[in-house]
Amino acid sequence: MRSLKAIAAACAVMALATCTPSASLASEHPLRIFTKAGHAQWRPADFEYRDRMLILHLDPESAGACQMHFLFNPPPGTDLNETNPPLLLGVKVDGRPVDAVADQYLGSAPEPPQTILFGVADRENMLDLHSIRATIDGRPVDEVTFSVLSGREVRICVHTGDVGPGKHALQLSVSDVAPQRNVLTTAVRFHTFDPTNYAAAGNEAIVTVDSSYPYTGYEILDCINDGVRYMPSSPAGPIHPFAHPSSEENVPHWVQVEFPEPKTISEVAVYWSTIRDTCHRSLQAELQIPHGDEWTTVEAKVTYSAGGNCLTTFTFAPVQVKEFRVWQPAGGGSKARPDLMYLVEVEAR
Ligand SMILES: [Ca+2]
Ligand SMILES: [Ca+2]
Repeated sequence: MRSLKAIAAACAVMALATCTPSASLASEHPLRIFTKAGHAQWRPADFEYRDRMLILHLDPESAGACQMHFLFNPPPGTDLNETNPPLLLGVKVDGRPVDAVADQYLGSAPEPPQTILFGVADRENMLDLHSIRATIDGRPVDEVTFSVLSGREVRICVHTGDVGPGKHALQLSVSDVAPQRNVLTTAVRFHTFDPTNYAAAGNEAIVTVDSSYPYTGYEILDCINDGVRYMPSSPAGPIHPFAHPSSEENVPHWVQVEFPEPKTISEVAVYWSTIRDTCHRSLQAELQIPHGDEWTTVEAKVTYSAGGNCLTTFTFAPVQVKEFRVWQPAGGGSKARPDLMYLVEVEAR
């Protein structure tokens, strides 16, 4: 080491044999230096400080490792060797207490929660307030405020903002000031839906299909009425939770939606899968409702969205039904995949 221009918070030194590296160092306070080698615990370092020179005594053989970490003047009272993450003391959603668990599901509601308040404390150390991070669906939350009750306890308030319909996950992380930064990570998940959309899962509509593409995961139908209308622009891998493909066979395919009780509807919208800019809109889709033991095709005005939306809308005279289905004749899929029915969301109003 040649020179240290300021007191470093931490550094690492590699030593292959016993040595005494030195560095010029101006310190206005008594130096407290700790060292740690390999997986050993932090302990006071062997050093001298005189005439503004710091001299370290390094002995890799007795330390048990060549790489040694040093910590300079950590805050007094810091427990350097504890490994416990901060504790989640409590969670309030819009002022209402809920279970303080690492992964909390709030259920479905037309509106998202406005504020989620987390009580966090650490038994051993102060909390690192700069470590507080909150995201919703992976994006940083704009408005996060906190109030410090003591150095070891803080209340963190996350303002969710407008998140739109669909499944959402708010994730909060905060660490203590131990050198290894023990991190608490907690998630609150919730589902918002449009109450005017009778086909939404949040309105207790149930979806069934004729078939699913034979890959594990595609038999899960949640994506068809979870409120999420679009796919990510670059879905990772062949299986993803945003779209449902039928089996790829030259037979009719259908998606059926059943309401908990009869509803009067006059519009059904179908959002089709889009993969790498290819819209898999079925070219011959029809809207059908039950008639006795049969299904009959509803006379509807069919419109296709312009621009980037991959959407078909059926509009028709109001009809009261408990169920309907979007039906595709054999080979009636998209130009690229005519034997597939491949959609992202079905809505009914
Ligand atoms: Ca801790
Ligand atoms: Ca969806």
